[in-house]
Amino acid sequence: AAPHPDAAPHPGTAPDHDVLIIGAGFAGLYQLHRLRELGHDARIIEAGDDVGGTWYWNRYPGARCDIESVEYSYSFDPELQDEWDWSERYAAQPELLAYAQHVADRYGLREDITFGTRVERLDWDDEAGRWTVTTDDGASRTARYVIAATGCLSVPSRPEFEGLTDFAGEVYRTSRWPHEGVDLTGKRVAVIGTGSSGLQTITAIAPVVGELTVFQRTPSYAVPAHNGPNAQRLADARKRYSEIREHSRMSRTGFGCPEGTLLLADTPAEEARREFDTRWADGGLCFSSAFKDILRDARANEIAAEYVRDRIRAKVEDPQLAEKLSPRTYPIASKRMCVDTGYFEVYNQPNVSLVDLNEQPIRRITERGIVTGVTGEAGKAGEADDEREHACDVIVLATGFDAMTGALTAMDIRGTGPTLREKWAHGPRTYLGLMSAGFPNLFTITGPQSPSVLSNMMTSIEYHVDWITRALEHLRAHGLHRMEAAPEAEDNWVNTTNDLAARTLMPQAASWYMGANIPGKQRVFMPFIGGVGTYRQIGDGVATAHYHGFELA
Ligand code: FAD
Ligand code: N01
Repeated sequence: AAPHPDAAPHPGTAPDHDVLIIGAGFAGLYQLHRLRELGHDARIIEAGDDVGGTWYWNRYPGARCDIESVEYSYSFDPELQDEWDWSERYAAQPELLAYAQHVADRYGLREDITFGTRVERLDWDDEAGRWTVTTDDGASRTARYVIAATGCLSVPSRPEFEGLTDFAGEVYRTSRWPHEGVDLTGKRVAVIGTGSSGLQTITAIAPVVGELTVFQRTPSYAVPAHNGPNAQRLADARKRYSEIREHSRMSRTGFGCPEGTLLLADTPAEEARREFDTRWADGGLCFSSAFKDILRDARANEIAAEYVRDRIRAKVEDPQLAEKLSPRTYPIASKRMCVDTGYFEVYNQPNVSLVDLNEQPIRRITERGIVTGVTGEAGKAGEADDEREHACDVIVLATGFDAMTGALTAMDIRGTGPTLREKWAHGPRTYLGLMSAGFPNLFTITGPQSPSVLSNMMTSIEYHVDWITRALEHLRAHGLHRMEAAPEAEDNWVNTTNDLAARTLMPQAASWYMGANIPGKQRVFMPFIGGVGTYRQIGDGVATAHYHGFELA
């Protein structure tokens, strides 16, 4: 696209691009579209060979969204909204990928995307006022602005299992599932991990595999999806779509959840149960919005948790197994809850078994399968008293992601001071999750300390893209070329996000929100928990107040 006719010239030679965007998931695609619309010269660099981000990489059986399709979709163009028919209440990965591809084609975005190329390094030149972006093909390009649309859940965590490379069978990672699919019919399959990816995979493959062995370290709270055909929901939504979207933008969660106004701790048991029953029957993540105090008061939280455990007991025939599948070590909703489609019932099948890794930790992997066992009482190596080998043909790793910061710190980002990796060694530091002091002209979409992963990500992505676009327009209109978070504003924001989290039960879970799933990662609650609507008001206020807390030059 041609540079904007009003673009103010910057001293020195022009960079290769106004803006380089890293990542062609839903965030990068919308960002590219908005900037091109406004005449910026923008380009995406994407590691994958196609658009879609999460939905390009995560092709495991059963992968689907946990926010209803009518809301887990772009809202920026009513025509797009009207022409795309979501077939299911919760769209599955192939449909979500097809949607991302449709968006790329509809707005002609592909011509400005470089695929199959990973950004490895960013160097800021303060004098020239530009970034040099170096990619894994050895090339480098310059850009005035860089926007990291690199995803909160795009870097797989890679726990080390001794002997994994000795395994003679097949090993698959849910987040890097082969594009051609995998035939698991009749095979003995082991799944390690029981978060959302594990639950969806287990539920989908249980009917076809020969034997399924699930290796569980921490059980998950799950609410039913009640997935199904979507025609009626879509027709209803289309009658009042703008109202739905507006409500979502100002809501706590970024989607249409009726927020409970009562305190569970003060609500009579029968009444509370009725409310939970209603939400359970509706299905989906709104379950945890039933009462105001679920994430604030341990007593209230335990009532909600016990309700879910009751449901697990009702679904799983073997009471001992039901107990093993019942979470007890962390507050409900302090990790993103799973939305399931018959997960617990899978354990009633004779070909499915559960290994509780708290009783039987994984010791190593051999060429035949996974060995679990506890060491003898003396705890001496080699004195295992109940070692057991679980033979299998296939191992599926559903072990999660280096979330929120992983894709950013994977790059070597050098601004005006310490590198981003060094600066964030004790936890991410940002202003509004949008910029980090010392890294001028570098924006992050759904960065840490923004609502991001606590919300419907589509709502949060669209807000950040619109905010960044407005900021770039502001700079251009005023002949400015540099924007950076002020250190004091950043300090205040970091303190605010930490204080808000500390008032909840969220930091009590060893979750990926806390960085607890990655050895050595600083434990700090990374998202902003104040809610999508509140965050929007703050972000709008900052922009209106001439980008208060940012230094513009
Ligand atoms: P991504 O989709 O992660 O895209 C980032 C892109 O950046 C990737 O394609 C990656 O290859 C690329 N990239 C990263 N680093 C580099 C680099 N250095 N160089 C070049 N390219 C790079 N959220 C919800 O709100 N609801 C859901 O139902 C939901 N379901 C999910 C299901 C799964 C299985 C997962 C893993 C996540 C889910 N999420 C969900 C979160 C999901 O990640 C977001 O909803 C959304 O898709 C993120 O879009 P994005 O563009 O920000 O990031
Ligand atoms: O990853 P996770 P995920 N040995 O980190 C276990 C989104 N998402 O990919 O809890 C044994 O939640 C780990 O155990 P523990 C959604 O936001 C959405 O499933 O650390 N086990 C855990 O059980 C979600 O929250 C959908 O004790 C090990 C599992 O692996 C986020 O992505 C679908 C281990 C990892 O669970 C991440 O979900 C998929 C080890 N060494 C994803 N290391 C939807 O439904 C890890 N584990 C929309």
